[in-house]
Amino acid sequence: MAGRSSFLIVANRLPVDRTIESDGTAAWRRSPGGLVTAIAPVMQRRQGAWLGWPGAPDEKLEPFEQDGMSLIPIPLSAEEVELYYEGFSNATLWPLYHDVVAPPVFERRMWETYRRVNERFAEAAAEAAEEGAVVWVQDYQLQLVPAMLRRRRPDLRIGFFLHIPFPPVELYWRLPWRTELLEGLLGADLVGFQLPGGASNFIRLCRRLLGLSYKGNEVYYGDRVVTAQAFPISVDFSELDVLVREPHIVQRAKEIRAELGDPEHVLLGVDRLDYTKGIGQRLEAFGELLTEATLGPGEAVFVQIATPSRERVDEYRRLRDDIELQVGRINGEHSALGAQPIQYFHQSHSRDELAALYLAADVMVVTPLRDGMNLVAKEYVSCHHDLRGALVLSEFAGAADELRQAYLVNPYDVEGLKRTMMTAMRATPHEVARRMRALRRRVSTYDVDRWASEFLTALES
Ligand code: GDG
Repeated sequence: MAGRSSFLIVANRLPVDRTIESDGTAAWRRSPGGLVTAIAPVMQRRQGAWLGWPGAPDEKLEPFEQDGMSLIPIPLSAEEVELYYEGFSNATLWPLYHDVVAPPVFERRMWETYRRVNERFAEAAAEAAEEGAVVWVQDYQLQLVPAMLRRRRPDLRIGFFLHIPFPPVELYWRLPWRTELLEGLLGADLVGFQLPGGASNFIRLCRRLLGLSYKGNEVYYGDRVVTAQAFPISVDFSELDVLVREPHIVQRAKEIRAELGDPEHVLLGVDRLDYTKGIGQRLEAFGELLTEATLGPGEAVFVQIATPSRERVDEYRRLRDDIELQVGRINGEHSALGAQPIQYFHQSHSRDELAALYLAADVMVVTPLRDGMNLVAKEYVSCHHDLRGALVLSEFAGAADELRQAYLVNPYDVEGLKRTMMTAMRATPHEVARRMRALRRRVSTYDVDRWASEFLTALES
């Protein structure tokens, strides 16, 4: 079967972004992020291929090679982007799976498009896979693909990994298409979750909704066994650890502090602008610390990077307005000429600039209301070989299961948030170093390579 692959990744997006080079021509560049880094070597070893949407609607592209990876573009029309991606994936499943912190939209047209697009991904994967190949399907946008693919190609070994939380039965139950979606996942041999809690929610659902029996983490489904297991995702620790020692990053971190007016405390938030990330809660807490004069004028600066995200989904538009109003109010009340307590950026930043910001920050504030894992917390830890830097981390981030030495906090509790942020700011260097050392031990041991290899070992065993 010439041209077919023995290892396939199936994901909503291809791992490349289109860029315009200095001479004006369009090119592709590998997207930043651990997932690609972890999987690229496996792809190269096994002649792997990656199937995904190239990112622009109504574009039909031929398969191409980039950085030693075979990329197979799956086209989406503008209407499909609206109904499958912005609609069912990001207005239905995303809020439902994140504790309904925003109300999910249930629309039949969105569901039907989701099913049709999943069918297209499954068809393309069935075409591209050689006999007995390993196929690894990624995330909530493609939950029907495992079963659709198995119907076409029972010879394949199929894995699925969910990057976001898997909700408790009571929430999942609301989905009008709950049975089809669950049966979609059960097409896989191995279903991976960030946390053991996700895996047990899934198993409980299999029993309640389909009456399936199970033993330990194995669910009996017809004549097959489906394993549900946790594989906490991580970051490329050593890449960041090396990067932040480079002179240009060290220099840039110094400049950042100087540009901020050399305050005593630099606090940092880095998130996609998403209502699950608890950006409003942390700014509210910071604002109150200023109003109550717990923090004096110029004592602390909060840098909030809010990377643009899903800007065509209504809930995200409202969120942007709310956050920008809040930032404006706090800065309006507490700025001095040339000095604003919140530095807010609705822009994306380069990887280098992000690393310099992590290095410059005394306190990293990660306060999601619900988060599958949260890589930002692990990236911050990876950047602090100097053992400086305190991590304030929400109990509702998956990362809190592993990063027990962080300053853990309930983001719904504004007083608790204020107290914890102050404790982190006032901690002695010795205490900060003790915690950071323990955090680094964890992240350096369980890095993203380990995540990918443990998943693939389990899938192939
Ligand atoms: C989902 C789950 C889970 C952000 N702004 C910029 C930028 N970033 C990078 C960060 C980090 C990544 O984006 C964000 O990852 P998170 O894990 O924090 O959050 P989600 O995007 O919601 O990710 C999450 C993850 O999938 C993996 O399974 O952990 O729970 O929700 O790497 O550094 N990168 C650059 N410029 C930016 O402006 N270069």
